[in-house]
Amino acid sequence: MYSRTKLTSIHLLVISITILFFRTDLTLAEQRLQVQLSYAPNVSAPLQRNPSKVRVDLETKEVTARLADGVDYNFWTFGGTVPGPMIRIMEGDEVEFHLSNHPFSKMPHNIDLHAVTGPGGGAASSLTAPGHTSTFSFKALNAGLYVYHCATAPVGMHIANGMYGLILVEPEGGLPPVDREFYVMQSDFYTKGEYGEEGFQPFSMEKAIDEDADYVVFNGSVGAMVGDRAVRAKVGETIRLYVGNGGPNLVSSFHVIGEIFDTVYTEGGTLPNQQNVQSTLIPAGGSAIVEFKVEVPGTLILVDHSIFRAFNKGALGMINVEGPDNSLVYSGKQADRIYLPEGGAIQEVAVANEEPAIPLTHEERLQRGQRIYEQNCAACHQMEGKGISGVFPPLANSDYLMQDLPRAVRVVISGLTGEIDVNGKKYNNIMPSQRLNDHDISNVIGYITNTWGNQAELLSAAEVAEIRAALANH
Ligand code: HEC
Ligand SMILES: [Cu+2]
Repeated sequence: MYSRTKLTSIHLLVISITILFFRTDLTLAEQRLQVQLSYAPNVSAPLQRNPSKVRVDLETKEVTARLADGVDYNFWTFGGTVPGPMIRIMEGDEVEFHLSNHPFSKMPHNIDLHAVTGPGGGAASSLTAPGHTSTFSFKALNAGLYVYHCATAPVGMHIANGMYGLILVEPEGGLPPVDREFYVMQSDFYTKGEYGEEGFQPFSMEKAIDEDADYVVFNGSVGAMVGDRAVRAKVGETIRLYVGNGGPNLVSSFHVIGEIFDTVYTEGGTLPNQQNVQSTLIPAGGSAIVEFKVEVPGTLILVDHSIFRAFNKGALGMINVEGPDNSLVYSGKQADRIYLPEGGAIQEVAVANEEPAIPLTHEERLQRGQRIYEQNCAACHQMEGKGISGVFPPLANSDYLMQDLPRAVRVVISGLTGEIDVNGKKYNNIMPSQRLNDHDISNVIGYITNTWGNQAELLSAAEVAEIRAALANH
């Protein structure tokens, strides 16, 4: 009896010590180092530390922003920018990755980091619905400069809309010190209108498939690194560029007019394997690190030397180098001003969503509906309403749509999952709910049920409101 009691108290002691240890362990886990993200063209400082347990928080967000002067585009982003922020970690780091998808997103997103060893580079564990956060962990086994991107179906479309960035895994001990580091990422965009056509431009799946890019840009928009937005350096400094290529399609012939790369780490590997290079190839979904010392003042021009892209599609950037002339290295006429075919005043185009003061005519409602369709639905159902076979059902001549208009309204308000049959074909995918007001829904439903051979009465905003109320009471 006595010994039993004794045993029990020892047990208790063991249990409480275990709890204590467990607690300590928990607190340690919470004390992970937060990785600081840097937004292009900026690069966060080299890491002065040993491999550690770190934490990365990244948010996916869909934003309408400037693609060129007078041209707006609905970008799908990491961190609200194109490219997404640069993540700087160290070889041997144990990374806990938190991917949040903003609640206003229309699409689910995930992340494939080329620096991750494991299924889908993290994509398999990070599919995240709007308003959710996914967490996964990995160990950074390989140093190098890697691309990350969204890998949610249709993958090409998520990348084409801007979902990529760079993750730098520093080798232990870091890279050799330089004076300035910049982050540059090239990518190509495909829009309904031609290059420079003003207004809101929806994504063109047809052009993306044909690899017929309207825009080829550095850091997400035409002119993102030009004029006032050019980066700066001083004569005598050594510059390191971390250059990525998000694609989705084009391979970059990366070149800096007026410089020679003293050192290139081709393909973003850790070996400084080439010297005295004029242009370096950067594959889509790949990178390069280039270094050069600037000897003379002036404007260095970053280009994709597949040169029509530079002067006709936007692939231009600038580094302004200040300091004393060095006529020994270079003397003569300074460069002319760079030719910017579509320069001029920035014209912001607001995406109006307010309700009309005067009731719209039938025709105006359909026009309005078309605009809402192009901004909110065409990405999936396509401009001509034909959908994408097996993934996004058609709206043109859709029996499912035309049989039951209140049901179509419910689909737009609440989204849709589960198997459905459209024109004799099965679809089993996810349509996210659409954040639209009752006027917009009545107009967009009006548009899709009166275009592409469809014909139906227009629902009023009041009828949509009733359907919404019935859904809420469900
Ligand atoms: C993110 C992609 C996506 C967006 C954006 C989207 N849909 Fe859908 N939609 C789908 C998918 C996927 C389905 C089929 C869901 C299923 O399989 O259960 C669907 C189904 C439908 C259907 C019923 C099926 C049919 O073909 O008739 C209608 C109607 C519809 N969507 C209308 C719209 C409208 C209107 C908008 C814009 C306000 C819109 N959708 C935006 C993906 C999308
Ligand atoms: Cu995505």
